Amino acid sequence: MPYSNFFREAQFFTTVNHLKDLPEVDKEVAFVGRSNAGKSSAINTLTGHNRLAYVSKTPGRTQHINYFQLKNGGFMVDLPGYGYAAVPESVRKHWVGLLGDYLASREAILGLVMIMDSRHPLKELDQVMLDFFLPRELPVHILLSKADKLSRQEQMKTLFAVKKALKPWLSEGMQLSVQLFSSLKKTGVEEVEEIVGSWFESI
Ligand SMILES: Nc1nc2c(ncn2[C@@H]2O[C@H](COP(=O)(O)OP(=O)(O)O)[C@@H](O)[C@H]2O)c(=O)[nH]1
Ligand SMILES: [Mg+2]
Repeated sequence: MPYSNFFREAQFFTTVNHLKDLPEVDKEVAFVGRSNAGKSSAINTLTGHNRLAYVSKTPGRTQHINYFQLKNGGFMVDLPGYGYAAVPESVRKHWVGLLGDYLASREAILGLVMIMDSRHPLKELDQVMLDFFLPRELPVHILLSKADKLSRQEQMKTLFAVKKALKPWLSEGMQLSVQLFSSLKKTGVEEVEEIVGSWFESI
């Protein structure tokens, strides 16, 4: 079990506002998701910090790209949430463009962790992000977050429905995996560690 707990004791590394300022690192895993999907909570849960990534009641604030250094020498990148309704359309488009450029071109990326609220999975912008990332031929692991808000039966139904809805990307050869996750109940942590850990080991 070489991967266990490698997110623990992650350290804040740097914050940047522009793609041209991204740090020179060679192994990073990117975390993306719609605003309010539970991305910051997931990062905090995985790292065992309460406030490493800020958890917000007012989503859409974080426009920065935050880097956290992991104990295995790699980095975790917390990217701006997308799809927040209360920002002007021009700003939203700018973020989507920024993320698209990053996903399409950043050399250091080993894989993508995409966080989706399990009650509202695979929204249009999530699909756009998968499309941006598809040509990279790199793995994507999807966390269906806030799973505690669903009954056991609803969880299974959602997992099945999402897997089915991912077929277009799977048939394009994308390496996709999906799991249920809850920051509140701390469930699904080992599964993420296992999968994302293997990305760092693979090169
Ligand atoms: N019930 C429940 N609520 C959660 C969970 N994860 C996040 N939330 C709540 O969802 C809201 C948005 O979470 P946040 O992590 O800030 O989302 P972000 O915008 O994607 O970074 C906050 O009110 C969190 O407390 C979870 O696993 N279960
Ligand atoms: Mg956040």
